[in-house]
Amino acid sequence: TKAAHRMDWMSYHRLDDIYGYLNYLADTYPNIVQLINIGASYENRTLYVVRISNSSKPDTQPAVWIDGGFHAREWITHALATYIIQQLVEEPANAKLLFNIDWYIMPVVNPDGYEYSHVINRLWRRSRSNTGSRRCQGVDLNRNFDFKWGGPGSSNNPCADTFKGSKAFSEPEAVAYSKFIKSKSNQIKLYLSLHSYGQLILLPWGYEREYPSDYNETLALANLAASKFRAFSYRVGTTVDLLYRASGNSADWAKSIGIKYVYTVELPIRGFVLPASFILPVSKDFFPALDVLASKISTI
Ligand code: ING
Ligand code: ZN
Repeated sequence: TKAAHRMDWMSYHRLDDIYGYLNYLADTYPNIVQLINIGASYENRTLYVVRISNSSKPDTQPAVWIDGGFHAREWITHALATYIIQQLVEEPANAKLLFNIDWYIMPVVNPDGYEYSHVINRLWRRSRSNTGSRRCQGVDLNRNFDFKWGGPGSSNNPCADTFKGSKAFSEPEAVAYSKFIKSKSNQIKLYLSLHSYGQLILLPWGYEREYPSDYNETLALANLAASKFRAFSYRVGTTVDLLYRASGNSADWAKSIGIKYVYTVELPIRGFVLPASFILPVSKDFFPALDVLASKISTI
């Protein structure tokens, strides 16, 4: 008999429930779900990417990357990423989204921080590594990437929320994440990194007020996706124009290695402590937009 699981989208779940669900899916749907162990966190928790594909030759068609949980306190991102996995695997009406596309979804980029946010400090953002500072642990994983690392919008102070780390890719989570994406960089055409909050679809660049040469194309697709939301409205623009400068972030890095459609999505509404009653409305609202994004890349 197959293992059961404790996952649902009525409350926020601890890491064990999330990982139990991923294992359940891999056991139950071995033909379409593969659980890939890409490495370990600082505190030695497994880092998982879920591959969803119905192709007899996966790794040969366009792929979508989605991640959640870069930042520990942004619980709606872990919930949405797992909801997307559930919908792609277990909802027959979404089978069309598997046509010609492989999906790589990493729902918990920062498992150490996520557990710390559940048990010790709800508003924790960073990883949990030893930084050399006795008082302050952890690095902002979204400032630790090896593209324009250490520039404006990242901090030298190990106690700051945007601490960049001792060097680019000092953090095992950022290393495992970047190695995996780099190994699939020819396949991945769409990159979505989930954060909260603000209802924004953010485009590179984040390191300075500059625009990639294909900005108008990527802006057009983002605007089309934004037009599909009904319950919550999202604004579209670069990270610098809509938020602030943030050097060493993962989306800039993904763009720099040649992925064309790179978006960071800031989910609803205001504040990191979003009541669990928002999980389903936010997640259901996301699907029409995800559908147009995926359709675009399935024809590349
Ligand atoms: N916001 C992002 C942050 O890391 C961001 C904003 C997006 C920065 C894309 C850089 C690139 O600060 C949250 N809420 O974490
Ligand atoms: Zn974030």
